[in-house]
Amino acid sequence: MTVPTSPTINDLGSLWMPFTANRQFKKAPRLLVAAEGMHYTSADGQRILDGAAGLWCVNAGHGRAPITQAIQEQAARMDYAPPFQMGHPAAFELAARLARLMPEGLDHVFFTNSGSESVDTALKIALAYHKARGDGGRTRLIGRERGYHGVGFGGISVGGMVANRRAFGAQLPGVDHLRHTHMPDVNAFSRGQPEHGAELADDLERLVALHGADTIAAVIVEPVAGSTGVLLPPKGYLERLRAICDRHGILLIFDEVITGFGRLGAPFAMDAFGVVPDLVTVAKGLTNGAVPMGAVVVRDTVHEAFMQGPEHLIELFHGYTYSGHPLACAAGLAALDVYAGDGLFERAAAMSARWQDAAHALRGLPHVIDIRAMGMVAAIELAPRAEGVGQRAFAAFLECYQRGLLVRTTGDTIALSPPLIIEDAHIDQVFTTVADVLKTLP
Ligand code: PXG
Repeated sequence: MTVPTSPTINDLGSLWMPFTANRQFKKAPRLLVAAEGMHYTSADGQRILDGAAGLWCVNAGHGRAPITQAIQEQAARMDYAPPFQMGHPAAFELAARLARLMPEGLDHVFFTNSGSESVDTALKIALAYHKARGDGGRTRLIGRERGYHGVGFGGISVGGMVANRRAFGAQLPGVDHLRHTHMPDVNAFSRGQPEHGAELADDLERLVALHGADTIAAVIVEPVAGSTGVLLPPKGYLERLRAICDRHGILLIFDEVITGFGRLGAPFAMDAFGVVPDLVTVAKGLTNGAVPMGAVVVRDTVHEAFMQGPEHLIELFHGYTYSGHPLACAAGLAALDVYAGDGLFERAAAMSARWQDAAHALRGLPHVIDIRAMGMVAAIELAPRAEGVGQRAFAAFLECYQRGLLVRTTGDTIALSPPLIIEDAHIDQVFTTVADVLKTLP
């Protein structure tokens, strides 16, 4: 394979990079040019172990031949088909396959192109559901502090990461937030789910008391808050949230964009935690990251509320030009085959104890103030530097990259979420590299 030489800075000017310090990056670019299995190859020819599954999405590892082939064949057979008032077989097949993977009752699938679109779609379905049932006063949406639900206006409104919100003016009206569940004073270095904090779910009761249940449409949470630094739900918390929603006729939405497709050592977080929501948003692992795609999976009772009026009428005025794009569907079907063929969700469960042990073994190293791990995800939280939040973790990210390991950082947390095909030797390399970096990092 020919590897291009590093471009000059002039070549990098036009691209406005997402969620990136553009000027800093362009002074010392990090360019990836190839990927296979557990590794990237950088433009300067270095092999980089992927400790982040790309961006939490390449769960079956890179360059999986069945997925590549399926995309190629679909592109050659039919590039595009309109999804409105028309259909193509792969979209129906993928919807059925996805519904079959989900707990009973979650049987209807609406396709989108990203996690952000899935979130906005789920919020709109929740609002329209209540309206369709003659309960249109339920317009309020509840999110949670530190939540990440993508970057659409709906997603940032229910989201709770301040940097993603504060520059963007007015957001959706009638949104409120539960408190986040991070309680390092009592829960730091918990193994798996923390003991303390289930009572934080009672915030929803307080919001019901404040606003009236008949004004609240839905609550959206990440079962494990990913982007903000991997916050595991306290034991009993999600169960309590489910019970309060049931008591008050509020829809519960799980945003499983990160937790879906084996990340927690189960197909979905709802399997791992035994709590089933009314709507689920997915993306990322749905196609193993190979083609952009998201989906909202909806409980049959919610779907049924829309299927009441005259049959010639459109039930939901919502959709995207690329909903169920043929290439995405081909990639999705092949990805589900690979996950099943490799037994990848079971593999994630089997590797998890070793993974968590290796993560928790970093306790006591310089700067480490908390470690959180579950399934095949781990977070190493560092004490911030005096010069600002995020600086130390970003320095660790750069140093890991120099040493051939891709990690993701958010604030001062190093987040690790490797492809689920990871082998023991890779796990050793991930944590040895992070440990070495922490020992030398100022
Ligand atoms: N919901 C959740 C829970 C996510 O994690 C989205 C929605 C939005 O997905 P799209 O496909 O629109 O990006 C996400 C995305 C990080 C990081 O550093 C995480 C995401 C995106 C970018 C960075 O943790 N998750």
